[in-house]
Amino acid sequence: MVDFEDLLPVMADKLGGEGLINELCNGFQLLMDKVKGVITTESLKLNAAVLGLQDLTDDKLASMVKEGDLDGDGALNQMEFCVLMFRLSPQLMEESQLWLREALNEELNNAGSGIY
Ligand SMILES: [Ca+2]
Repeated sequence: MVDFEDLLPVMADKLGGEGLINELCNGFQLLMDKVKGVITTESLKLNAAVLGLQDLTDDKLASMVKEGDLDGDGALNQMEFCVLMFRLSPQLMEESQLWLREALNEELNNAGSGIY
């Protein structure tokens, strides 16, 4: 986790925008509540070790969910998770704002018919 933010720009170079988003969304699959299909504080806690987050306190995990929760339903869907990952990496945001915006617009346009 220590190097995660430094890793993102490298991954972006390697994978391109779309590839990176796919990678980040794979993280979503690992962390989500398999029944609900969203990331909750509980599912984050259960699966946190996968991303090396096991040392984070419940409060910290809860505030991560809260920070990423754009529609206020108390959980992170796939798009909210991806947006949060990018927001945690300001450098990446600067370097890749254009394609990120395009990709997110596409996601938002698709959101009406389900996140996938
Ligand atoms: Ca939400």
